[in-house]
Amino acid sequence: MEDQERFVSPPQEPLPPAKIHFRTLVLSDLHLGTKDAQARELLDVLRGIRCDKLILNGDIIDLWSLRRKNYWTPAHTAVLRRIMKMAEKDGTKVVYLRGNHDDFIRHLIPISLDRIELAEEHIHVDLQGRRFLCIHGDAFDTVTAKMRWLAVLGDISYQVLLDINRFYNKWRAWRGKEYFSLSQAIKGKVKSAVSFISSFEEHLQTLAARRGCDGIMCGHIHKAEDRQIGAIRYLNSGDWVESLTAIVEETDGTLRVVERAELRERIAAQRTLHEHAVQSRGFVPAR
Ligand SMILES: [Mn+2]
Repeated sequence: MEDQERFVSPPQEPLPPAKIHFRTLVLSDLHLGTKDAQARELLDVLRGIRCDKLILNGDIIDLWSLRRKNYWTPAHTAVLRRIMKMAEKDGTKVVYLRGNHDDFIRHLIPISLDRIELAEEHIHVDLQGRRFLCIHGDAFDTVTAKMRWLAVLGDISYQVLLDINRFYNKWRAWRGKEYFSLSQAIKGKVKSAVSFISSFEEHLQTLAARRGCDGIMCGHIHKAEDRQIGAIRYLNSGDWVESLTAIVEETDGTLRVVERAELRERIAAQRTLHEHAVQSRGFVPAR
């Protein structure tokens, strides 16, 4: 009995929160409405996060694909519902920026619906007062509006590559091997893809500088990145198709690109902390 009491926290101390907290969370290229959207994985992570501001940086709902093939699952609905709930219950300010696959919102923007804002671009001011231009980035994809880095490889489309990749990974999983991304490998190794990506990054860096911003946050090319290009910090949130990455601004103002694995670990640790605190309080006798 004495042992138990030693671990009881004083009643005035607030419980550790059940969710991890970010000042800002930036997601892009979810491509909901396609087979390749990792909706379940995203939902799993979103359920463990609270954030003051959520920036959805384009290609959230893939209308291009939905028009071709009507693919939508309950998990896709659940992601949208979770986002609405964040705005409603957590008081999260949601900024939805237009991408090229969800171009339909172009007809609505700019518009503000309570805590949800739809726009073409947005300026995020971080805790230190630095300004970041947030924009999807497709306008700077110079030749086609879609995956030029693949167009340069020939006629193969990103979709075909993802299809091949899905089968290849089923086979790998069957052999007990971890996930492998063909397109990520190509992006990193094929010279024309590499030079396309660097020109995309430079275009956006120039745009940010012209707007008098300290940095840029974009998506579109499905390649997460955090690097300094001259005076401009270039951040790309990646995607939730393959890389499963996000940009986060911690509560102390630190900006980083994080992967799903790290988010999961932090969420799990926070949940454990919360549950232990709840359990230990269960032993506090009523006063
Ligand atoms: Mn895009």
